[in-house]
Amino acid sequence: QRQMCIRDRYHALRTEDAFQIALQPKVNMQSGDIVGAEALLRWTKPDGTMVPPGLFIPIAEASGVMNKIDSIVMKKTVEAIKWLGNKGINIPISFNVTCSDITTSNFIENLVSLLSRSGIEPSLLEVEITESQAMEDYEEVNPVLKQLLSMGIKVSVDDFGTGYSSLAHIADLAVSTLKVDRSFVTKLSDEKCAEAGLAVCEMVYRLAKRFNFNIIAEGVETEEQKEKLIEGGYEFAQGYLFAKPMFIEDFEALCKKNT
Ligand code: G
Ligand code: MN
Repeated sequence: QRQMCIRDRYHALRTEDAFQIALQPKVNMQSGDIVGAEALLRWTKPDGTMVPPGLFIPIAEASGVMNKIDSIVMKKTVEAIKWLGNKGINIPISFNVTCSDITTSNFIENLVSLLSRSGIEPSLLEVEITESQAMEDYEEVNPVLKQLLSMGIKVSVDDFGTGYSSLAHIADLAVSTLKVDRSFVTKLSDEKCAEAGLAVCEMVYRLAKRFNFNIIAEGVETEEQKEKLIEGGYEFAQGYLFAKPMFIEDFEALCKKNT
C-alpha cells in the first residue's frame, strides 16, 4: 500500500500537473467581499482520484520531497495570481511555507526570479508560516520574513495563539497579519468553552491592534462564531461558512458574482 503510494507520488512529481492548488476565499464578514485567498495543495492521482493533504503530506515529508512540493505550490500560486489578474481580479493570494523551506539559501532567489518572470505585483503574493515554525527557528526565520516584507510581499502567521512563545518576540515579528487559530474560533460556539475562546480571540485582537498587525480569523463554520467575531471587532475571516477551497475557475466565478 505504502510502496504504491510512493511510486504514485514520483509519477505525480514528474508530471507536476497532478498537483493543483485550490483557493479558499478570505472575506470581509460584513460586506461579503472577497479580499484574498489561500492556496491549498490538491493532489490528483493518475487514476483521477484525489488524495487529501492529510494523507500525502506526511509521506512527502518522510521521503524528503516536501521542498519540491512547496516550490510547486509557490509556482502555482504565482500562476494563479497572474491568471486572475488577466481576468481583472487583483487580490492577494497566500501560500504556506515551512521554516526549512524559507531558510534554504535559494528560497528568496527562486522567488525573486519567479516574480520577475511573471511580472506580478509582489503585494499580491502572501506567505503563510505557522506560529510554531516561525518561533522554533526565530533567529533564522525572522530575517527572511523581514526580507519578504521589504520586497513588498505580505507575511501571515498561521495558527496564531497556539505557539505562545511568540509573545517574547511579538514586537519584532516581521509579519503583516495574524491568523487566529481555528481552535479558538471553534470554541466560540461550544458552550463549555465559549468564554475562554472569546477571551483568546479578544486578546489576540488587542495584540494585533497594539502592534499594528492585520488580523483574520480562520476556520469560521457557523453564524454564531461569525457574530461573536464581528462583535469582537473582527472584519476578516476564512472558513467553510463562507466558502470551501475551490478550483480557480470556480473562484473566478465567485469573485465575478460578488462584484
Ligand atoms: O493551517 P492552515 O490554516 O494552513 O490550514 C488550512 C486547512 O484548513 C486546509 O486544509 C483547509 O481545507 C482547512 N479549513 C479551511 N477552512 C476550514 C473550516 O472552516 N473548518 C475546518 N475544519 N477546516 C478548514
Ligand atoms: Mn494556512
